[in-house]
Amino acid sequence: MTRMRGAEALVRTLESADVRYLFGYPGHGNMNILDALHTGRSPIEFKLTRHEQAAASIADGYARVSGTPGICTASVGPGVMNLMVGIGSAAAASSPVVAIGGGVMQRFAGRGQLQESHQSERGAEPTFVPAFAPITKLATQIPANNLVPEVVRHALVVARSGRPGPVYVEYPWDLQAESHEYSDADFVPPPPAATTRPDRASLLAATAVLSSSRHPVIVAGNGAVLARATDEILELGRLLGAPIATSQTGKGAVPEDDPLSVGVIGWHGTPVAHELLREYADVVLVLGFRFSDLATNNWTEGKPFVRENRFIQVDIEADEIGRKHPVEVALVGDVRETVRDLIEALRSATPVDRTEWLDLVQRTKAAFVLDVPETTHPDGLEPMPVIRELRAALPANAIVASDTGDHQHYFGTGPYPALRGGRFLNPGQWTPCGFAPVAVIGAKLAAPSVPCVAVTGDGGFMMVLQEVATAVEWGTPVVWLVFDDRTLSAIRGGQLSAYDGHVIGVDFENPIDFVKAAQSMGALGVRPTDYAGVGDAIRDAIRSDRPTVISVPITKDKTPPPEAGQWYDPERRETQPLLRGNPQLSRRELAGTSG
Ligand SMILES: Cc1ncc(C[n+]2csc(CCOP(=O)(O)OP(=O)(O)O)c2C)c(N)n1
Ligand SMILES: [Mg+2]
Repeated sequence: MTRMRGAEALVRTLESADVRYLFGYPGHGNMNILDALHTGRSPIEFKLTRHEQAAASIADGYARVSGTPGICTASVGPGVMNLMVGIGSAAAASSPVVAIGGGVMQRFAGRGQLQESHQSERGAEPTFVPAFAPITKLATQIPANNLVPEVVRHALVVARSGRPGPVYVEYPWDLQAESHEYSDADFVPPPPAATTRPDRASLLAATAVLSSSRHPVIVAGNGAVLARATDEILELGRLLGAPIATSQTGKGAVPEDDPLSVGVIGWHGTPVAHELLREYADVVLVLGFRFSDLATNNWTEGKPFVRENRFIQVDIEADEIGRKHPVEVALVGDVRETVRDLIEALRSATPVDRTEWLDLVQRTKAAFVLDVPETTHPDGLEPMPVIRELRAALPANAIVASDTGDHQHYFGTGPYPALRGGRFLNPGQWTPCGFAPVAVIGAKLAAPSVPCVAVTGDGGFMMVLQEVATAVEWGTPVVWLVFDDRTLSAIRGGQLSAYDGHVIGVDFENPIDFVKAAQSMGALGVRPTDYAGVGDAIRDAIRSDRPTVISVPITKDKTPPPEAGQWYDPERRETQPLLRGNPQLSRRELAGTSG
C-alpha cells in the first residue's frame, strides 16, 4: 500500500492508460493536479493553452487523430465553464475527450465559496456537473478519494467505448490534497476497447436485401470515419457495385477520387449523390450515419432520401437505429466489423451484375462540372480557387480542419477532394466558430510528420487568435489559412437573403492585420494576393516547419458554394436534374420490380 494525495492517484490512473498530454489551464481548482505531475515526475506533459476552450478543442483534435482519449483540465467555476464550447464539438463529433475540472471544497459546499455557483447557496447542487450533462456522455464527480482510480478509469472507458464522446469529471479541490492508501492493483490499465458486431440473423437479412437490390447506394457517416473502415467500405462497394456517398462529417471515409465515390450529401453536398439517391436507389446502406438536418435538408423528402429507399442501418448504438428514418434491417455494431461481416456473407451470395447501374453512376458524375470562378475582385479572392490551391499544395495524407462559416461550405462539393490516408476534421453539428484553429494543434501533436492546416474565417480565428502563441511555444508547426473577408460571411449571406438586402452587425470595421498579429506571437505571417501565391505560401509554410498564418484577402462578393439542397429553407431551391431521361433505370420505373 502506498499513501499518496488524491491528485497523485488521479495522475497515476491517467499514466496507467498511457496518457501522454494534459492540455489545460490552471487555477486553484486544479493546481494540486498540476503539482502531482511535478512531484510524481510524471511522464505526462502538461500543455498550457491561453484559454480553456482551446485546451478542450486541442484535446478533441488530438483524440480524433490519435484515436485515443484527449485529456484536458481546468480550474473551477469560470475555468470549467470556459471548456464548454470545445467539449460541445467533441460531443457532436463523437470524440473521446476527458475533461477534468476542479470542484469547490466539499467541506464548505453551499456556503458561497470563491467561484462556487451562485445558485448552490440556494440549494442547487454545489457542482458544475449538471452544466456538462447536455454536452457529455457522462458528467460525474469524484465523491471520495478511495474512488479516484475507479472514477477516472471509468471516464476513460466511457469516452472511447461504443459511440465515443466526452466525459466531464469534477474533483473537489480539498479532496485532491488529502491523502489515502492505494495499492498497485488500484492502477490497473483500462481494458482494451471492445468492438461489437451484429447478430447472425440481422446479417442474413441485410445480405438478402442487398443481394436483391438493383441500385444499392452506401452512405457513410462519421461512424465510418471513427471506425477507420476505408478499405472495408471500398471493398464492399466494389463487391456490391454500389456508389458511396458520405455525410459532411463522414467526408474522407472513402477517398473522393475513387470511381465509386459520389461525394457528400446534404446542404453543401453534391447533386450527383442526391440524384442517384432520389431517382434510382432502391436499397441504401447507411454506415454510422445519423440522418442529421444538414445531411437531409431538414428531413425533407427528395433531399436526398425518398420514401421508396429501403434502408439498412449500421450503427454502434442500438437506439440510434430507425430513430429518424424507418429502416428495414438494423445492424448493431462497429462499422468496420460489420462491413467485414457483410463482405463475408455477400461472398457466398449469388453475384448480381450491376454494370448498367455503375455505368449510370459514372455518367451522372460526368454530368456534374464544378465551376471554379477564377475572378479576382477589388476586395479579394474567390474561395474556391483558394481551396483548389490548398489541395494542390498538400500531400494526400494531410490533415485539414475546417472551422464554421462560409469558408467551410466549400468543402462539401468543392475543389477539395479527400484523398487516401488524409483526414478532414470539422466541427460537426455543434459547429462553433473557433474550433479548427485550435483543434489543428492537437491533430499535429498526434501526427507530427503530417502537414496540418486549419482553414478558418477571420471571425472564428479572432475568437482563439491568442493560441497562435501556444503553438509557437509548443513548437507545433501548424498552418492557419485565414479567409480574411472582414465579415461574418455566413451570417451576412443569411441576412441578405432573408431580410430584403440589408445587413447588420456582421462587418468588421476595424479588421486585424493577421500578419502582424502572427509575427507578434513569434509565428510566420504572410498575405498572398493572388491564387498562385496562396499555393506557394502553403508550400513555404510546410517547408519552414514553423507555425504560419496565411491571411488571404477574400471578397465579400464571393461566388456561393455549390448546393445540393437547402438547410433552413428546404423549399427555397430546386436542384435541376443532371441526367434526364433514363426511364428504364429510374427507381420510379423499377418500383415493384426490385423486390
Ligand atoms: C461560437 C459561435 N458563435 C456564433 C456562431 C454563429 N456563426 C455561424 S457562422 C458565423 C460566421 C463566422 O464568420 P467567419 O469566421 O469570419 O467565417 P466566414 O463565414 O466569414 O467564412 C457565425 C458568427 C457560431 N457558429 N459559433
Ligand atoms: Mg469572415
